[in-house]
Amino acid sequence: MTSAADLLDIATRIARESGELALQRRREGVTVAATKSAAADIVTAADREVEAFIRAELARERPGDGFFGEESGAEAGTSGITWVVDPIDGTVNYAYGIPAWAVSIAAVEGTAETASWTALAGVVFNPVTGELFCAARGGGAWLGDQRLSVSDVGEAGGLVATGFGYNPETHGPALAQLSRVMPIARDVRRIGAASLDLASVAAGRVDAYYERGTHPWDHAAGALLVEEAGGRVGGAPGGRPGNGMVIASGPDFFSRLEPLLDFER
Ligand code: LIP
Repeated sequence: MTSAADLLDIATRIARESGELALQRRREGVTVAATKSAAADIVTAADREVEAFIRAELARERPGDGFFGEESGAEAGTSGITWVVDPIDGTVNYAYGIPAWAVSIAAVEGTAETASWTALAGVVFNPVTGELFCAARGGGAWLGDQRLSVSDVGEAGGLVATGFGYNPETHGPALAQLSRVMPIARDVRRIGAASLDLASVAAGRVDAYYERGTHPWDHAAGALLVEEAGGRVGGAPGGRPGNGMVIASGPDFFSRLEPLLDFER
């Protein structure tokens, strides 16, 4: 079995190259290619092009591995490793030109099943800032040569990041959820990209992140960053990050935040 460090090297190289492609397409001007689950759920031509680039690079470098991408779906492999990819996480930010989007690439042991895989390596790369957050299981989480650590929350309360799904029908319950969290929060941040929210938790830039309605490719890499930075990741179904809920923070604040969140455990 290839080591987690070797998988991380592959993810890092491909994230950098694909991120530069996405940035180039952003500079050239972005076109919306289609909408998906709702009018606000857009996919750009760049999303599709960048994922195709990543998929081709992985197929060349790791021909026996599985693939699970936001735009092109899942394909089983024979090696026991699956790559979980969001080519441009924060697509709406990307389309508007807001510099908060990322290439998210994770290598997991297992198939494309969030409930059962074990993340081995993860990269979240923001090509606009040049920040590449990375982790190999057991090797810590890093931003360049800076080792990352989740924060401790003081008397002022937690700086909490969250998000709202594309379906307008979910916005009312999400705002009610937020009103239950505010008594333990100092403030809220809505970055617009789950992978960067999770990287921010790992880096101590926010104290916590939670969100309903995300997809495996949104959180596969970022969840490993948080765990390797000493944080705790949970949610639903089954207490693991999933469509029902993703929760990430330092252990102490996690125990205060999780009970306030209304989701089917
Ligand atoms: C996005 C997530 C974000 C969430 C959005 C969307 P996308 O992923 O990163 O946290 O609030 O609804 O799911 O669609 O940009 O890959």
